[in-house]
Amino acid sequence: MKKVSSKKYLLAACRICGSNKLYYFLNLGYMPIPNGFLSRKEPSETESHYPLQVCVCESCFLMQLRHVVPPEIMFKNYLYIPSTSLTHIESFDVVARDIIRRFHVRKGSLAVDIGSNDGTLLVQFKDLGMRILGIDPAENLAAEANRKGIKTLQDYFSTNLASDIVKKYGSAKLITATNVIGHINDLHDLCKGLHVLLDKNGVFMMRVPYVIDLLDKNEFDTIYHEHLSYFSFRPLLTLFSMYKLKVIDVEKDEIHGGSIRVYVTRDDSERTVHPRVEKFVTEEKLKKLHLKSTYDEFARRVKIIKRDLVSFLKRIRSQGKTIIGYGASAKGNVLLNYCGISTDILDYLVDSTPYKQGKYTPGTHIPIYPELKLEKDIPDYALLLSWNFATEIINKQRSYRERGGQFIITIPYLRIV
Ligand code: DWN
Repeated sequence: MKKVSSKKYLLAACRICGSNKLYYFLNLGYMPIPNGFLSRKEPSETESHYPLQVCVCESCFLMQLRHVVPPEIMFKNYLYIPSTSLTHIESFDVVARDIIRRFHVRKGSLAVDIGSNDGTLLVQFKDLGMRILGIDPAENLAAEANRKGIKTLQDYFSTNLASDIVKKYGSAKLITATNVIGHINDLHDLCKGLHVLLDKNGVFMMRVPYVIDLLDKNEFDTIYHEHLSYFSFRPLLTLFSMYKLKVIDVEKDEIHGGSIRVYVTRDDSERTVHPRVEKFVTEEKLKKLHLKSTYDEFARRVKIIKRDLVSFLKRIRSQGKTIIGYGASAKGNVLLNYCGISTDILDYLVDSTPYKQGKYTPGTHIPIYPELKLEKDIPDYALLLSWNFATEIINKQRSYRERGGQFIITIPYLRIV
């Protein structure tokens, strides 16, 4: 394992307001990139581990990582696909229908998805009569999407790319970015690009994990190197107002442990601002995001969760119980590496993603199998690493539980179901 110096990739200033007053409140240690799954032949000595440290801007209260790992290290060949979860696919169906209905988007309009991955959301827009275009930097995913007939540009979104798209395809009536904006370092170029690409009355919808849910529900395992920023609503208002963009609506979304959907247009659009925007700001002000104690308290709870989980797992292991991990997720890799859980505790992981099966988890080197192995082995316990899909997974594995298997869930607190 190669430790990358904490002096490398240091964030110089808040990525939204530019302040250098960044309050550092949590150190999750050195961590491999969260989707850096190893194939059998790769020796683990080649693995780089990066410092995973969290701070919050004392001016605009954007929570963010202290180090920015270069995106090409994480996204050039990407193993995460949303289509392995029915919950995720259903959420895209709802999002697509809702946006088109709410903003009266006509058939044949251009819908662009930033960070389009395998095109799961774009397929929904295509079925609803939209012209579609994906943008994703991952070579493997862009190739897969184009093979499926979902036109995808293998690139990072930028102002330059936005100009090229307008020249070739026209301006966009819809731009979406689901679980992407938190991965982008230069949020200012993003906004300039949005303004170039958006049609005068076009709508940009971004969905990001909501930092209030992360803090309230102890979702520390969603903190990893792919996620540079952890958004509350007000820093986003600050950002968009810098670039003649206006937020016209905002709403909660339960996916991924709690998210927000934010709707943005150019400030010269005829679209009106929904009263929910003001209401959201008022409610958020009550959440004490401006107090350092909010973050210190969260860091304290994270350490307790680690202590309780490790002692529980060691105790049942010493009683001869068999334990596996369920869901080879990025968040699961953070939990395993932060808690030092490896094959001494978990015999293996199961996961529904074909790309991940047959590989090993980054940092902890636990083998990954298809879910069928759990159904055959019936281990005493399954540590649910993809707790955000607990309902779907527990329903799917009804027979496992009927035969005595139990799930261990750690977020927001340790419990057995
Ligand atoms: O932001 C991101 C989120 C949205 O997705 C990305 N940067 C990375 C990724 O994070 P993650 O890997 O923690 O996401 P998930 O969606 O929680 O991962 C779920 C994992 O669980 C997948 O590998 C698929 C697996 N799974 C399974 O094995 N059986 C999921 C379901 C629903 C199942 O039934």
